[in-house]
Amino acid sequence: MDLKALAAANPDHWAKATAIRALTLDAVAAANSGHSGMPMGMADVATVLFEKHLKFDPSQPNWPDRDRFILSAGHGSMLLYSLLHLTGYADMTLEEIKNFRQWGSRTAGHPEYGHASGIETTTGPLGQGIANSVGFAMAEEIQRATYGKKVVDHHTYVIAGDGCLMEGVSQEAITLAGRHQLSKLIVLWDNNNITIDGPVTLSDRTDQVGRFKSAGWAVLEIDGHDPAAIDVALTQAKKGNKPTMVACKTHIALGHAAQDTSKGHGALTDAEQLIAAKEAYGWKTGPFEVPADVKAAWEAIGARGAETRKAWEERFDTLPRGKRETFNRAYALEAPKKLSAVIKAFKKQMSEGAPKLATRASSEKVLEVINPVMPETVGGSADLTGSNNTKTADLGVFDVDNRDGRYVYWGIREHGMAAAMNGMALHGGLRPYGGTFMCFTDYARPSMRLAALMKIPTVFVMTHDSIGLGEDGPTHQPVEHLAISRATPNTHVFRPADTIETAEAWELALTSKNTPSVLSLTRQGLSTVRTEHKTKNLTAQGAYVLADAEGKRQAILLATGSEVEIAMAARDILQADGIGTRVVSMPCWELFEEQDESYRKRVLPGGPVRVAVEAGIRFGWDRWLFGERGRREKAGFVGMHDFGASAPAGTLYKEFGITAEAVAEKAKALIK
Ligand SMILES: Cc1ncc(C[n+]2csc(CCOP(=O)(O)OP(=O)(O)O)c2C)c(N)n1
Repeated sequence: MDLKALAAANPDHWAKATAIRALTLDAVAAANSGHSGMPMGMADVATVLFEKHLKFDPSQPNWPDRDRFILSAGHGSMLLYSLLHLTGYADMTLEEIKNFRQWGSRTAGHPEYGHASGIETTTGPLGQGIANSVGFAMAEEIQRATYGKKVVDHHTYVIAGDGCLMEGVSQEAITLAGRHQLSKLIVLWDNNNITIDGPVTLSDRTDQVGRFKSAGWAVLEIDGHDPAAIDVALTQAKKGNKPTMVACKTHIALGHAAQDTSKGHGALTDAEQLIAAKEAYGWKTGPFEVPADVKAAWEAIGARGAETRKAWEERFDTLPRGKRETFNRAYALEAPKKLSAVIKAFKKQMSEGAPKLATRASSEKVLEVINPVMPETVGGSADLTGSNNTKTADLGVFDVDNRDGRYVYWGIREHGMAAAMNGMALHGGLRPYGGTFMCFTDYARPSMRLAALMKIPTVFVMTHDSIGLGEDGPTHQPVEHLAISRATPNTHVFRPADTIETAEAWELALTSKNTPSVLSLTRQGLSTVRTEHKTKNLTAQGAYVLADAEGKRQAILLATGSEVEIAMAARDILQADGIGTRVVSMPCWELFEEQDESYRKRVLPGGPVRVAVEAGIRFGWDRWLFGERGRREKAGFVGMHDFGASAPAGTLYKEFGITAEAVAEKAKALIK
């Protein structure tokens, strides 16, 4: 590349883009780690985007109608940190840039959501950002249709690399965006033909232009170092009625000795080469120094959005009060006042009626009372609507000609669904929930983990939660999935035992502000075990005494979900033999862990033998069996020890020995 010619053609632009490149080189050198090449390659695209197109106001980073900018190629985080610093985000100081990747800094290796303002999402695992962006763009469409173009009218921009486009989740995302004509979604592909192992061609020969077009996108191809071409492409991208992919031909690590090589992808820390690159740029200031005029030019770009934001606030104030309140309430993740009342009324009715229902069907009944009072919920399923019971009559279906529909047919795209739901939650103003089979947690898991890490309250509705699903067999029967979800920090795993606990779990999931929820629900019918109405949400304590021992307490049976009724039947057997037996229902371990010692001790006192029963693997249960005043030699587990099998549910429970008799026998053996 002839850098001199580039600089001479657009000197002002060149200086601004060089500020990004120089800060990147300095920060990576100081940290002695990081990724220099991508920010250096995409600096021109980012500069034009922020200067001429992106609607943002650093003084109000969370202004709801801002454009969203997602760095899907999150390893190039110095691009984003430089932009935030240069445009004047108060918390992205030069000190933070100097402390790139250090303990306690806001400038983590990969931009972590919640660490600094102006960062819309975490995108360490490649492909997540582009998949999140689908949810951002859907959220914008839904809210525009709900509140009007006057107050919701923004774009979602994504910078994605070769790695993002190679990851499978990008296919799910691209085809969803194309199907739904998400025309306000604009993806800027850093087409530099380089990944870590070498040129992209080592492992891929996809025609990305053809791929996007076939999925229903508009595609533009430009020189990613030509500011005029970038501007024209962005202008055009905003006009179409399809999502747009702009293929930006760039040079990784532009101007550095490592340009166009895989070495350029990583940390460029060689001091001499760094000086040579800066010389080639015509950059004369010392490390971390941005010339005052260049910084001022960037700050002017940052200041440009304030007027637009103020005008938006005035327009927002003209909305009817009720709409404004709902909008603000949903953005603040506050539940409507009515929620608690409708849940209580529902619980009372169900305790009295004591229906025998699969908890997936209970869940649908709960949603039927929640969705009408909570307009911010957006439901969906990955092609299992009738099985997951996620759709209620009032939602309407999200589609090109029905943008305020609140139900999404995600297709067979569990990962794409989970990532897009995270995008919706991150966008703000919506509470997404989506369903699939519990065993396909595996397919959605990278995004479930990120929901937990990013502290967002996405709700994963996982039905068919054990061998109880029966004939579909072991491929579909989760055994380790509860343990996997419970192993994930900051995740509430609910396994409700009946309709009442299901309602309580939903209430907790939809009032959570920063913890995702997994609702593990049955296919098979369950008896109502909570036949005595309590207004209090007992599931909020994580575990509670469902039935206490009569006479001397000799055994405590711990169970979740479908196995609670087995524990109750085992209790009948034991009590008939004069063995005082308590049953503890444990719908959410994580919430029980949070209870104070005295409550936990009341529920799980030392002394009696303990038997846990759950149609999953034992992993994790020892905490409640041996810990919490329990003892190894007085504890047993009834559950799964291997994969399931294809047969009717009743047969499977018998064959795998998950029966009331087996639980009672185990307790008796331990008591002796
Ligand atoms: C899911 C996932 N797999 C692997 C990685 C490790 N990784 C980070 S960047 C990268 C190469 C990506 O290449 P590209 O998107 O072309 O970025 P560039 O080389 O242009 O910076 C890889 C494999 C990752 N971050 N996420």
